Amino acid sequence: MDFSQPVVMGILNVTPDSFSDGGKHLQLDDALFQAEAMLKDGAQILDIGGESTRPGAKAVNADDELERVIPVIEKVTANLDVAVSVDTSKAIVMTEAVKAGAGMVNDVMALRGEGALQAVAQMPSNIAVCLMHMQGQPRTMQQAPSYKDVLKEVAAFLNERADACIQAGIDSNRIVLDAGFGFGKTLQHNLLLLQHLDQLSSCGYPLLTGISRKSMVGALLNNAPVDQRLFGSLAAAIIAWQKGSAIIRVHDVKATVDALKVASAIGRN
Ligand code: 7PJ
Repeated sequence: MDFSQPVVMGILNVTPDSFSDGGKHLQLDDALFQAEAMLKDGAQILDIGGESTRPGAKAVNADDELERVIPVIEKVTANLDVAVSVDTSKAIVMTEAVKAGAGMVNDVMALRGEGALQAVAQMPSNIAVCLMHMQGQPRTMQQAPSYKDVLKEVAAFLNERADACIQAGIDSNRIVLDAGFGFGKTLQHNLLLLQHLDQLSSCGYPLLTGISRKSMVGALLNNAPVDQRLFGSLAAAIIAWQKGSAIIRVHDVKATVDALKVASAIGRN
């Protein structure tokens, strides 16, 4: 992928299954419609996920997750010329998603789940993997995040996971790293990471950054609700790109693509 210009990854959340087949078809059509719109708006990657990793979210079992995401990945990759990534931590979902046409595995657990490292190692060598930092587990990670040096600890963790990938036979050119904004981090931790994101990009791997609509944006805007966080999210997207992030993961594709076009016309320095 060409990282000389900002790459926008559009988030396609797959909602819980409905009860009837008719509902399923409607949901598939809706997912394809959303995917098409994001592609038209300038997304180069679509991130498809069926498990919520928001703070406090409940785990989803593998069968439900497969049932949610696989048909959508099949439909999107069959109909649209776009790279698809699968947002999952489960080895079986990673494997089936790649068989269904996904070209990237995006794992908030950085392949620490059972069988995940092996699953990615066995995939074709053109499949990328995003390793994200998280302190703790989604259900409890925001209870008391704590670091001596958040920058050093996140960098050390990501380097350790990248090394584990390479040890397992995953080529270094397949690896993307992510600081994991909001995953076991206070507002101050998130701000420090964003301010010094360039230090992480010096690890030598492309960076992916997801701040879109997150609570760190809300916290800076008088606790604005999720639907009032677009303008703040755009500021964060521009800063993340300027500090070296290659891929920006967002809900609002058109707005972000436009903002990053203006930023990239000026360049990073
Ligand atoms: C991220 C993610 C992120 C990567 C989510 C949300 C929560 N994957 N999946 N990075 N966040 N790589 O979008 O608010 O920041 S789910």
